[in-house]
Amino acid sequence: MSSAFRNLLEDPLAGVRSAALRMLAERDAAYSLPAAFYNDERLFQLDLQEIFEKEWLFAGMTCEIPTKGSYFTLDVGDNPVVVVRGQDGAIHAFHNVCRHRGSRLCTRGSGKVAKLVCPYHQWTYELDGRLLFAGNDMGPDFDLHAFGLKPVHVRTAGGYIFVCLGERAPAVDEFLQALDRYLAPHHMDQVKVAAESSIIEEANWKLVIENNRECYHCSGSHPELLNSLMEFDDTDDPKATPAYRDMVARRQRQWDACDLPYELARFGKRNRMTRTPLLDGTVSMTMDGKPACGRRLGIAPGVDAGVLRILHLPNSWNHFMADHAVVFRVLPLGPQRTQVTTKWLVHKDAVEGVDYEVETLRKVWDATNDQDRRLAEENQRGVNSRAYEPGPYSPTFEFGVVEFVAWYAERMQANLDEHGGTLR
Ligand code: 3BY
Ligand code: FES
Ligand code: FE
Repeated sequence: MSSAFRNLLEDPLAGVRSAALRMLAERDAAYSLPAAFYNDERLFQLDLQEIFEKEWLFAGMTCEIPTKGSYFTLDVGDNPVVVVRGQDGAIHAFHNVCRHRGSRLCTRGSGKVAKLVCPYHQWTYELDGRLLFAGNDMGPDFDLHAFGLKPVHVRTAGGYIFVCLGERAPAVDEFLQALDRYLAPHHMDQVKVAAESSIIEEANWKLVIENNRECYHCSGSHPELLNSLMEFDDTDDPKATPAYRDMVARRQRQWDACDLPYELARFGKRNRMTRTPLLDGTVSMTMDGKPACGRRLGIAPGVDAGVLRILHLPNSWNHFMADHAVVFRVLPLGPQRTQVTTKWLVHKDAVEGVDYEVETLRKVWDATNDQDRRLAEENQRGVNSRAYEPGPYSPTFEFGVVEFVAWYAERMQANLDEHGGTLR
């Protein structure tokens, strides 16, 4: 952008950057963060700038935009984004902002269009972002080519769509290749969203993710989930018992026989994926552990696929079973306000009322989400007290939380350094 258009207002976060770096440098990695990271408006703005506007984010699934012109929108902080399938079938992502006077272009959560038409003065864009039409009143020198939509980095793999609003997107190829490989048996080109929920949690997004990264709270809070979920992350879990390891080894022999990837794969601290068994006698995260859907997600009849668990920091966790999958997206709305969107996927030809009932499909994670919402909100209220001080994480139960917070601290430090925010 030309310097003539620079915003000459002072950077309100200038002092906050060095304060954040100092607090992160001085923190005890085995303890939760200082309260400000969970409730301060300025540190929230920093999270938006340095994490959500620079890192890869899970946006949605390719099955949500199956045909050309289908799109969905999401907000990354103050940045409206539109993800759309182009004429040639390729998926594009743009800042959902008109290049005329900045109106939001697509105002609905999802839809299907022939072109992207601004609701304000009807500037019209091709699905690949080119400005096609701006009326006849923009003057003789008006250059359509100079006013295309601003692109957002977008990558797809295994049915997932990730976006990155940063100028330069972090390397992600290895993770995407693995995602393709782990999800290939689930035939992700043949899924649909059968149900969706979006809840608001009155808690900082990091409290929402921290809560998800441990099962210390599971026995006290998640009776429905524990009908099928085992409380171990994987065989590396410090709490894994010999009986659990034996069970895993037996299942892994079966998974080997039918080419279902299961090894624990890690991509830095940002991504992990692994297939783990569900509780003996259960095959799905339902109240009775039985399948919620009669049509399977690509898995051969009779094969117990366990659950493929996929983590993508900062904003997604996922569970793939033989009959259905549940994908989660977290978006920050405010220092103490977070949106958690859950989508239940089934085979695209599965018929509601015949192959599955939405209530059966949703029940466990609707209950679990609501329980987790309460936990995060109570956590937030306590953190806001003057009595709060960072507390110790359990090394055997909360190693996943330690890892998330370490990832967060590392990315903040690296991205702030890039910004010139180094400690002086
Ligand atoms: O979603 C997970 O990965 C589980 C559910 C509850 C806690 N967490 C480890
Ligand atoms: Fe979009 Fe005017 S702001 S056409
Ligand atoms: Fe939970």
